[in-house]
Amino acid sequence: MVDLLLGLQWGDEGKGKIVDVLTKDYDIIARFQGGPNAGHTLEFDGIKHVLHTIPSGIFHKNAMNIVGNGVVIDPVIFKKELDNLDKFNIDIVSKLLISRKAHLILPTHRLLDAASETAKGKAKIGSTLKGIGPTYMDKTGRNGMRVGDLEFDNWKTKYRTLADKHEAMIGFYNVDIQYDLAELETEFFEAVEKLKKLTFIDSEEYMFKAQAEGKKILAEGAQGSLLDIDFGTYPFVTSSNTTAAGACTGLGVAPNKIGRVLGIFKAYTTRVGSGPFPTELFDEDGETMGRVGNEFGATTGRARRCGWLDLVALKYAVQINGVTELMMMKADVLSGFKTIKVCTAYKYKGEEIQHLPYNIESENITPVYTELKGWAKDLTKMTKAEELPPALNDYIAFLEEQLNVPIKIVSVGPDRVQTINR
Ligand code: 2SA
Ligand code: MG
Repeated sequence: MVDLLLGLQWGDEGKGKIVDVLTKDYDIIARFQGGPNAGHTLEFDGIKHVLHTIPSGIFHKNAMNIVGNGVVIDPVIFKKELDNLDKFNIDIVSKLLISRKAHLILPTHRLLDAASETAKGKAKIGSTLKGIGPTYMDKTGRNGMRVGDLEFDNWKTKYRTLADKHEAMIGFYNVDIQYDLAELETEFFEAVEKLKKLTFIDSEEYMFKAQAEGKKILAEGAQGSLLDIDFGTYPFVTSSNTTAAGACTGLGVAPNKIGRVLGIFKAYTTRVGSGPFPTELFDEDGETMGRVGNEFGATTGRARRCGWLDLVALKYAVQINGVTELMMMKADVLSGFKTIKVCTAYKYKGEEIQHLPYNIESENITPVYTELKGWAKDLTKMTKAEELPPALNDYIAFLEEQLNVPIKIVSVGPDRVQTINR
């Protein structure tokens, strides 16, 4: 069986930390979608690490790490990630395998992302500008370049044809984008050589074998359910399926081989980039969450928007993914709030509803809040469930009852050790 770990909000729930905590129980950690738009932060032994493409199991001695076919890889960013790991003495070549079917992000994909966002002006998606959208467009448009292409001598011809087409497309946008393609290409070709030092595999085949051998596998999602290309807040979404089904298509896991579905959410909500966010706060409470929670993008450094927990949206994510257990992150950030609000319904067209309507822009929706008592205690030194303050236990019990799924882990800080099992 393959277990899944999925973000249930708009990303940045703390997946990197939880994978790192769980890795000791798994033989294989696999990424199945997204690319360097992801920023998975891990903290231990006083050091903070941010991974973008490499699975979060890389720091553990025994875990094998797979970059699946559903992932898009930018060799340039990938090389930087590898360079950053140099000092940790990790035997990368024997611990990291790349699917031949994963698509490559070319320098011109990044430029196209920038051109598209600039052309959209105010209506921009707020993309991470990593070329994610254009690369998935080439994948579904059947024009993309894959990792496996690099094993053939003619790959540079293929590259040239695609890059030339992209340059013409950039022209069509008619926006002022400054770039030196020759320079970008030098960097890209150099990075490709580094990528080629790794082992390319037919990852679905690898996964079949691993499952037959009874290996324990964890599929690590990136971004969150509300950024899913189908079920998220379209068009303000990313370009892949971030939900459970993405693990089937992005790794080659059959649906009946999925075991536990671990859903991870923050005790409040954040969003980076544009798009609707019904419980967003523009007051001191939101400012406090951002400051105490250190809410800045791990990839772009952008300040994240903050707001109360949206149970309507969370319930939707639990349903779409078939979540079997929940993990609540950053409970410590809510310490000190006198009252904690939870959105339990939306007011929509004069009616109270409990599902996500087609149109969740703020002018159509007013969140309906249930208020719970806050707790003052600092949670960050706590290690056992018995230590949690009663008001937090009430908050947890309320969420479990509303969502009908148990909350198995409560995280009280960024470090590995700040993790409470229930
Ligand atoms: P893209 O770049 O095409 O995938 O952007 C489309 C939308 O998806 C959002 N998105 C994200 N949201 C939260 N976290 C993400 N990863 C980074 C992080 C983000 C960062 O871990 O902090 O550093 O800014 C992520 N990746 C994509 C994005 O904001 C757009 O709304
Ligand atoms: Mg992140």
